[in-house]
Amino acid sequence: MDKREGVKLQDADSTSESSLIETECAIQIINLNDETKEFELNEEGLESILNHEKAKDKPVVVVSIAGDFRKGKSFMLNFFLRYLKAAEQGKQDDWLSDKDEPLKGFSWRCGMKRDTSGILMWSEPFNLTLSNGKEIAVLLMDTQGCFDSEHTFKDTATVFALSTMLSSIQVYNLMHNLQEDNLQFLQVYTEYGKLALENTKRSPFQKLIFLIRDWSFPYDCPYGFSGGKKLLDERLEERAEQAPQLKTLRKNLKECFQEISCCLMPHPGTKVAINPNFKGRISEMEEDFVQHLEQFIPSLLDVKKIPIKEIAGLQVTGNELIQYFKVYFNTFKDNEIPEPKSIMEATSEANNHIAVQSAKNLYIKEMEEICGGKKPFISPSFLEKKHNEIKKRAMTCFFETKKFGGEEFSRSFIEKLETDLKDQFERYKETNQAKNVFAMLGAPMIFLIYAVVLIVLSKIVDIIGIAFLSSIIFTFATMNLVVIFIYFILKVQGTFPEFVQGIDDVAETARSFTIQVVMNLARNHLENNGYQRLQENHQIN
Ligand SMILES: Nc1nc2c(ncn2[C@@H]2O[C@H](COP(=O)(O)OP(=O)(O)OP(=O)(O)O)[C@@H](O)[C@H]2O)c(=O)[nH]1
Ligand SMILES: [Mg+2]
Repeated sequence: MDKREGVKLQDADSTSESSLIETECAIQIINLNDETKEFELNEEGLESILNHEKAKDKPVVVVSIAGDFRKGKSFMLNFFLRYLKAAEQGKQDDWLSDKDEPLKGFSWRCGMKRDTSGILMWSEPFNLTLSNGKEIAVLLMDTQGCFDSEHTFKDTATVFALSTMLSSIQVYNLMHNLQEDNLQFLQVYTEYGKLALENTKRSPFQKLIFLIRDWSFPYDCPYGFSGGKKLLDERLEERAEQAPQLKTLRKNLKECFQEISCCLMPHPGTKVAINPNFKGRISEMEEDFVQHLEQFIPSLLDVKKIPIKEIAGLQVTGNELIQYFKVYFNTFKDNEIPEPKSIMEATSEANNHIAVQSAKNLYIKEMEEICGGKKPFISPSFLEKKHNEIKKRAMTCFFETKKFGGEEFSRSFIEKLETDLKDQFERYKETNQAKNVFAMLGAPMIFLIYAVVLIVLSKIVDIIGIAFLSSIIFTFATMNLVVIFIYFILKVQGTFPEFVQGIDDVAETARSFTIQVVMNLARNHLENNGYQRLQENHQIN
């Protein structure tokens, strides 16, 4: 798959061949393989966007546009892009001031042939600050048009489903009117939504906006959100004479989205609709259309109302969204139209993965503060004590993270978390041990130190005149030297590894014992000194 497909910034003044390559671009995230006819996920591209410094640890807002093919979706999305670029720099009041600027960004074009394929995302997230001071990352997503002649219904459903599941604002782009089949198309999500709702008691999806282009009945419902509300109220009304399935669909739809709205856009003018050389300049569009564009986009992306992506009732960061992308992609790829139950399972899986990751991150962060690479050696018993405390906090973090699927589903993830923390602890123990000067010396050095100490001791004892004791101590010293000699021979030959290990163990025990004795002596000495000094002070006073 060409992972950089769509990376060119469309230069409306040139042909697409000579387009400029810039650092910011649309990246193809999901692509339909021409040979296998299967969707492929561009993990590298996805990670480059969602793990971007501007989005990785920030709550994300994902704005997607979906709907029938050749209906001006990418065109509209490029105005979102223009607004966000300006808003990020605090220039949102001037975002449409250049009336002659060609429309650039996501690939869009005139003509009858479909343009966008699969799913694309803008490479650069946009940071906006909410009124509470919290910084969020806004991401833009363009989708392949539904119901063209080249793709199956499954392809269409997959793209629409993924964009709905992964966005927090789904702009459902429709031409002329809002019809019953447009609502029916949302049925799959409402079924899943019902299941999700039972778990969290909160609508699983955030915002759905029906964007009706070329609205021709402003005398019935005026352009903009106000007319859109009138139309939507009428279309979503549950009436007594309606068939039960139509009523259920309406009820479920309203429950599944935290907010549903509708915006009616006027016709943009004949240059936009039928001129093959149109480059997207505002100056060539109908004034009425531009006016409503100026109202629609700032209102849609207003930081006071913008919805953060939530899954299972929890706000999602860029890094966490990667996990959901992967599991949803696999679920929708493997199934004709997945059962709501399998979507639920995919969500539970991603929830649990993320909970494991958060718990591990907490463990690593706190352990690093105690025994990270640059920290000095600490006693193994203290390290173990800290490990137990931090592990407890990490497990609590896992249990407290909201998840779908219940205890049964989480069991294997808990086991995995425990194994991972154990492995991590072993690694910390090893690095801590490596910082220990005595341990670094290894078994031969320890035996050599003992030998030297014993030889000195035997000399002192000899001088005192206890020759018998002196020769016993000297024999021990010699034994130490013999052990070192044997140790080296076996190490070089690689034979009797158990014996070598045994010598290492004895050396380690001797080392720990000596440290213990030295520490105790030092402590006693300090205590006695402190007591003496206290007494002296008392006498002076
Ligand atoms: N009638 C009409 N045409 C529009 C409108 N907005 C854009 N267009 C035109 O629609 C054509 C297709 O625009 P695109 O943005 O490429 O459409 P799309 O829906 O992304 O198309 P696909 O990617 O092929 O699904 C272009 O010629 C635009 O100038 C609109 O509001 N009304
Ligand atoms: Mg398009």
